[in-house]
Formats: sequence, structure tokens, C-alpha cells
Amino acid sequence: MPQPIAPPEAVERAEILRRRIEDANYRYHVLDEPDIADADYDRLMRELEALEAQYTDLASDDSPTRRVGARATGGFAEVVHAVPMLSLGNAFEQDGDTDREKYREVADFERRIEQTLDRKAPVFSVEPKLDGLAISLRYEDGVFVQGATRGDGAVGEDVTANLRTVKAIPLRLRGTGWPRVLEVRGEVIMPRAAFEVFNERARAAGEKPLANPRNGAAGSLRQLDPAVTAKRPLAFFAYAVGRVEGGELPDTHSATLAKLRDWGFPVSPEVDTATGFDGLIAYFRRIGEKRNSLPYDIDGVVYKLDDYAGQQEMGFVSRAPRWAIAHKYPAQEQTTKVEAIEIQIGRTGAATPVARLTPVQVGGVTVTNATLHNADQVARLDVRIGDSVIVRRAGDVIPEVARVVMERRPANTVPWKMPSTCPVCGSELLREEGAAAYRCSGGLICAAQRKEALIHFASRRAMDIDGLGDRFVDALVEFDMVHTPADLYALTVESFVRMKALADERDGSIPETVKQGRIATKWAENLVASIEASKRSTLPRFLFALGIMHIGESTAKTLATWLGSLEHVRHTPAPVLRVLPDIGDEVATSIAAFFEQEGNQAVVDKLLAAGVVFADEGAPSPKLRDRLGLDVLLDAAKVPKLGPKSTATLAKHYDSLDALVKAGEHQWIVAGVPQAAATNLATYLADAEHLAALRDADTAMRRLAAALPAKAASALPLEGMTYVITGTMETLKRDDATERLESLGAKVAGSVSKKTTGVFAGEAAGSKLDKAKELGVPVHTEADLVALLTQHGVAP
Ligand code: JCF
Repeated sequence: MPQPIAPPEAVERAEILRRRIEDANYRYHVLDEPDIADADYDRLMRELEALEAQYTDLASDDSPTRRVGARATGGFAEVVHAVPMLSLGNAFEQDGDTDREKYREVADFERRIEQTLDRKAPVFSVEPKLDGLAISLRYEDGVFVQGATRGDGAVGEDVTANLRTVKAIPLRLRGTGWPRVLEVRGEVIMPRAAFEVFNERARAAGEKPLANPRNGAAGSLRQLDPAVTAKRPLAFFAYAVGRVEGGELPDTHSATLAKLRDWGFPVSPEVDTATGFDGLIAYFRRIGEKRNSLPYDIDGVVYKLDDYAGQQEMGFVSRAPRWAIAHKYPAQEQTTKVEAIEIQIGRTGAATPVARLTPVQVGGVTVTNATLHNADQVARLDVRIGDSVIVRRAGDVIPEVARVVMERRPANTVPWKMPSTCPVCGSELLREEGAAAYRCSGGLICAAQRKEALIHFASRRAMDIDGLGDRFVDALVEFDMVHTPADLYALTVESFVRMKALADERDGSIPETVKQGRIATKWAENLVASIEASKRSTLPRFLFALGIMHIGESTAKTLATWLGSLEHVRHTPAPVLRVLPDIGDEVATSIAAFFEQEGNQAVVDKLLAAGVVFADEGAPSPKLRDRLGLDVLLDAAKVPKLGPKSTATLAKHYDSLDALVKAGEHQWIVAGVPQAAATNLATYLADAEHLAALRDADTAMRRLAAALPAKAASALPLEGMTYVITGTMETLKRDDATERLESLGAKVAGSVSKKTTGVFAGEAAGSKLDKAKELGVPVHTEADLVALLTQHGVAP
């Protein structure tokens, strides 16, 4: 029952709520730095709404319940919406046993429509409620002319330039039949994958990551520089229309959405129709199950009475329609307390700070740990032990600490600092230059890394050792029974029984074996059998199982199919690995570095000796042939000025690195390499280290080339070269020289042009020599020509 006069406690409480909500609005809308979980915000808002409903004198025009979002400030021009942008009433889950109790607000919404319109089971247009930024797009004669944020619903900000950069927004309408003036409303969102990528980059670069995808969308649109917006991976979905002039739309919302799709707007593929309360709840559940696998965040579903006539009849309460409602899912953000901050050591030694939390339900899952990503992130958020924090869980990703609730920070907290040593093995934690992560330098000395490496090795997609779970691996490492994956293959039934006895002793539990009065060993026999069975593997699985940094399943497959055998993979240096598709410098270096470690090679040898075999080894891929060669090696060396044309020339001339080195700078120039490039290459090769690395790579390439299936006829050494011979030669006639050069694949031309590779000038050379000098074409002597022919086995 509403009462006219509020007691002083209610007046005071309302004031506190209004201040807190207004502050949260400001932080969220203006600063883009929200400090309160959505669920908490909703709770405060509902409490205030309830108070104002109960005591009529509490209502005031400046209450946050009277508006739906803070007015935007500065930077952008104002846009008065021709048709106000609506907000939606919310329905949350309540306590209760039946659907009608739990979803009382939806039931009330639906019943009210049934009663007002005197219709049974009305039809609704239903869709996911996207968690982004609402905007309005104005089209005149089919052309996008203005885009605005929702602002407070009546007045928004002109963000036309930024919206133009969003590729999902049509700049011109497709099809036909659109009204002369059409306003389309919808939501700009940042898909979750794009958000993760953005944040990973930001963190690696030591920049401030986005708090959530919605902030990503909002912040991107409010950039003053559209070029910044353009770089953000934003998406857009249309869900309503505003002003319409000079044309008509269909009679129902669902048909209008279909039209919008025809006119080039993205409309959520999940849009559907549903009938009556049961239909709405069935849709709510269906989307709820899909929620985590959708590519973007949603916070509920929207139900809209489908026919416009019915909508008109239902009308509005303040700014929210009575014909539509947002049915919200339980929040994916919650507030809880940080009890400790610990370091977790991963398989490759990466040290990740993790917050141990007072357990809290987030979106239906109990969360006790949340990642803090890295030391920079902890510093940026200033998370301290004892802090109240907001944890968020999006999709299937690990829950993370989104922010600290500073107002609730207890006294005497201290900033958190990354420890200097590994909590597991005591080795130093080191930070690579330019990287955000600290790593334990202990390698396989570190039990944490050993455990992770073994768990990975045994995992289903790697060696697939059925039954060897985390607990057994923990025990095997703890009791020093296994150091490397190779040790697994030496385990016997007795080893496992002994491991179990040690674990029971440690836990103080009565050994099961004793309880049963005999030694039960079936489980151990099964484990030994699984280990035995895992020996018959495949090369990609094995390479993946080794746990080489940056080598996922797909890189493992690339290595296996292109190189064919483990022998090639384990002996191929980085510059050669680099030629494989999708293998960049970082990945190539990581693979080569792994196999450069004698310890790793020893583990591989031991695994092979234990009987690990691959069903799929073979020759390298024939496609590799085009990617091998001296030119590829020289390209990888990145010698200044030595471009692909020169390296191709050199590769044609010299069939080995030795031949290239022996020929020397002068001959390279004769072959057609520009002076500066040749000089740089000579300088490069004079460095013993460079030369040794190139030799290694050359040897590996040769080995691979030799293993390739039957060789196709190879190109002639001077193919693509054009020479001009001028003047009189002493040792050979011009025709003879021409024939020999042509036999090597070169062209011999009668006149000099820019395309000429080089000119051989004999005695009394005339105009051709001048022309060559004028064009900067290299000029060589007769002796050079003889040397060139000799080198290729056609000496005069
Ligand atoms: O996805 C949304 N966030 C969303 C918001 C979808 C809708 O169909 C909406 C909305 C806000 C107002 N429809 C209205 C009328």
C-alpha cells in the first residue's frame, strides 16, 4: 500500500541510495570506469524504486529512477532524438518453485497484455538482449546521415564519424522499398573474442585493458578520433525503428526485423517468435543454455509484443513500454573478498598471480579463484589482500578480477608485490624484456613445471594416457618417481602400488589395500596398460605432447606434415622452420631452442627407446621443395639492401652456400647483384657466427631436400638473366659466348636497357658501354665472363 509520508529513516536511505547510484552512473557513463557490479547496481536501483513506490512523497524529479542513463558530457554535438529511445523494464528471477513464481514479473507482464487486449497467448518477437551501447542511425533516401548514442533517451551524442567506421553498419541501404526517412535502433557491441584479443595486446603492451566488452563498445564510440574507433573490432545488431517518414513498415515487429535484414542491417540470428508465457520461458531457457557459446555477451532476452496495433494499445509507463520487457539472466559479475594472492606456475614456467576469493556464485557457478593475469594487471587494478573486488565470468573463460571496490578497502592494506622467487622451487622469477609475464627460471627443476608438463603430456589430445589424472601426476612428482615424461614408461604395477601407499601414509588414511585384506592392483594394471597403449602414437600428438612453448596442436600438425619425420623436426634450425606456413620467428625460435637443449633431446631419445612409435611418419611434403633454397636462407638473414631479386639471382648461380662464399663479392656483382647489396652480404658473411648459422641451416635444407620424393627437373642457373656482350673478346667469339650463356638459361640481348642484368665489355666497346653506364647497368670484363662460364661448367 503506498503511504503519503515517509519516516525519516526512509528519507535518509533514499538519499544515500540516490547518491550512490548517481555516483555509479557518473563513473560508468562519463568516466567509463564502473566501480560496482551490475547486480549490485540493479539491487540499489530496485531498493530505491521500491522506497519511492511505497512513500509517494519521496518521489522527485532528480531521482536516478527518473532517467535511464547519465547525459553525455563534452566533445560531441547533441542530437535530439526525433522519437525518444526507449528503455525497457527488467524482470529478474525471484524465489519460488514454479516457473510462474520464479518468473513472476514475466508472468505479470504477459497477463497484463492478455487482459488489456483480451487475447489469449499473444505472439511475441523475442531476441537476446545484447550488452553493448544503444545507438540510433538515421537514413535519408537510403543514405546514412547521422548516428547518435542513446544518451538519456531524449538527447544523445552525435557519433556519426565513429559509427561510419563500424563495418556492420550499412552506409547505404540495400534492396528497395525503404521509407524516405528511416531511423534504425540497435546495439553496438564488441564481440568477446575481439575483446580478449584487445586486452591481451593491451596487457602485453603494459596498457590499460578494458573492464568488459560493453565498456569496449562504449569507449570505442566515444573516441574523439574516428581512426581509433576504426581499429576497434565492433559489431552491430539492429532491433527497432524510430522515426519513419515517406514510407510504411509492416504491421509486426518480426516482419520489420526481416525487412531491416533485407535492407542490409545485421539482425541477431537468434531472433524468433514465441507464444504466451510458456513460449517466453522456453526461449529464455534455450538462449540461457547457449549464452556462454554466443560470440558476444548478453545479459538477458527481450520480449516484445509482436503486433504494432497491440503495442499502441498497451502504451507506456514513463519511458518504458508496457508491451516489452527485458528478462535478465543472473549476473555474471559479483562482489567478493580477496583472501590471498598466490602465484601459479604454468607448464612453461609462466607465473600467474591468482586471487583466492571468498566463494561467491557468479552466473550459477561457484567461483573461488580468479586470475589476475600478470603483475602489471595487479598494479593497475591495485588489488590488495583484504580488498572487496568485482569478479566477472564471461563465457567459458577463467573468472577474472575486474576491479576493486575502493570505498570498501579496509585500513592497513598494502600494495601487492610480485615475489622474486618461485613459490614452488625457489628459483628466481624473471621477466623477459618487453614481456608482461614473469617466468620461473627453474625449468624442469621446478616441480610445478614438471607436474604441468606431465599432465599435458598425458592429456587426451596429446599422448592420451587414459586414467593418469592430475592427482596421480601430483603424487608421482611429489614422491620423486617421475622426472620427465620418459620416466612414465618405466613405471610398473609395483611402482603405482608403492605410490599409493606413500600417498595414503601422507594423508594419514587407512590404505584401501589393507582394508580389503588383500592387495588390489587392478587399477594399477589398467594404468600400466594405458601407458603401454600410448606408445603407439602419431607425430603431431607427440610433438604437441612435448609441451614446447607456442606449439599448439595446429603447429604440431604443420611440423609433422611438412617435415615428415621426428628426425627432421628435431634437427631443423629456426631459419628453416621459418619457411613453413604459419610459423613465424617467435615460434621457429621456440622450437629450435627446445631441441637445442641436450636434456630435451635426451628425453626424446629415451621416449623412442621406450618404444614410442608414430604411425604417420614419412617423407617431407613435396610442397617443401619450393620453399627450400639458398635464396630463402639469404632472405631470412635480412642483410640490408639484399632484396629478393638479388637473393634469387644468387640462388640461381650457386647451388651451395660454399659455392656462394667461394665466389665472393666481385662474382656476385657479375652475376647481377647490385654493388651495395653484395658489399653488405660480404660483410655479413665475414662474421663467423652468421656464417656458422647459415651453414647449419644450409645443411638442414640439404638434408630435407635429399629426403624429398623424386626430384623434378630443376631450373637452369641463369634463367631470368639478360646479358649484353659488346666489343671484341679475346678468348671466345661473341656467338660462342652467347650459346654458352643461353645453355645456362640466360638471354643475350642486342641492346642495353634498364632490364639488362649486366654488360660484358671487350676491347673497343662503344655506344652500348656508354648506354650501360648511363642506365647504371653493371659492366664486367671478359675475364668475368670466362669465370662465370667456368663456374657453371661451360668453360670455353
Ligand atoms: O539488446 C538490447 N540491449 C535491446 C535494448 C534490445 C531491444 O530490442 C530493445 C532495447 C531497448 C529498447 N528494445 C527497446 C525498445
